[in-house]
Amino acid sequence: MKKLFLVLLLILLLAACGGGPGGPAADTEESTEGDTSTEATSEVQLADELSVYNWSEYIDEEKITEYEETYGVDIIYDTFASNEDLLAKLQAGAEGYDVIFPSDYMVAIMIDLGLLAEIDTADIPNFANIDPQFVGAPFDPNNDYCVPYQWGTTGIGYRADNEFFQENPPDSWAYLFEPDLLEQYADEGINVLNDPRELPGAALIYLGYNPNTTNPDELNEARDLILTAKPYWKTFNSEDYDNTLLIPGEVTLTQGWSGDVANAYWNTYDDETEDGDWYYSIPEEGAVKWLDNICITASSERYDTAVHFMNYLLDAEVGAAITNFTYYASPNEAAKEFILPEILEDESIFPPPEVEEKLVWLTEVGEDAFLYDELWTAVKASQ
Ligand code: N2P
Repeated sequence: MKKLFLVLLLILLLAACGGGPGGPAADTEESTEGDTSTEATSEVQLADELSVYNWSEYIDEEKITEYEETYGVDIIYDTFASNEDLLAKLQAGAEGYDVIFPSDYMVAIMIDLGLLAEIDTADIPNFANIDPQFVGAPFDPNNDYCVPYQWGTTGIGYRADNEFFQENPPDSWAYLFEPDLLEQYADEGINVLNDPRELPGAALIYLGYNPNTTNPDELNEARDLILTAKPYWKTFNSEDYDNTLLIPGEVTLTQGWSGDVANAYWNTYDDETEDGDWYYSIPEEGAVKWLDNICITASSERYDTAVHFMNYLLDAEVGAAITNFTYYASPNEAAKEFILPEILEDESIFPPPEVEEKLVWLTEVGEDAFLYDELWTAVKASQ
């Protein structure tokens, strides 16, 4: 299986080198307005550099190198761990970033704060590759600011070889929050996402509340639930937990993002047993679904290069290469024919309709965001 995977990967890489997914060099083409090919953005003068700020482990870095080599643009690439870290960085006045990758609710916040540049999707011909169900999402109804990048869910990852889980598959958020369960496996390590909306969101869903609530009583209850469970947790890591904690077996259970757990599964996949070490579950109480986006900062002075890079990321083969590397679902319909079949068929990555029904979006909570800040400060401050 792994061999098949490598061969497919090689074929994809060769295919990518052949045509060059963005088409011929940018400055040699005629610009044709409204053209849906990759060449419509072509007559622009590209900048020497572009500064890109993305989630950690969220791209196949070979695609960055390929862009740099094909178009002669140096990508200055940096990563963040959460939407709130990204926001804090921009609010602290960081002006260097051109292209950023906020999630749904954070797009809404950033639009309100005037932190995003308006875009014209006519400048991004590959926008036509996006599956219509991801076009015009409520947080940016006309895609005036952003285009979709990848999407996924937030559930529970657990080790397939844990004897307790073999008898009791973690099908509820209780496995993250209830001491009588946690006592059974805390010695083997538990990780939670270091994320001020995701962790409270899971606690709220478990308690039967909306993960976007602004009711202080519900939020206090969620905080107390987290504080009770916290002594059983080993790590708060949402950056590299798949590679540093899951794959090496440093923990036995994690709150996790779908692609990171799928990455741990496929990277521990054993041809003989035809199975990997990590399983993923969407708890019965429900879970968060998110859509991450590609946007341009309001302070960017490189609009043309930024949309050119966005167009490159939305190319079918580039989009597929990214998903084949990150194991996150792609909103790029045209990419599907290049995505590895085992990824397309993996229900932990592309959830079936009965799971979709249990998923909910995080939304902007406006002026009540301070309630979540307070909750998070209390959680992080406690010993
Ligand atoms: C992957 C980051 C996933 C982004 N490391 C979750 N919105």
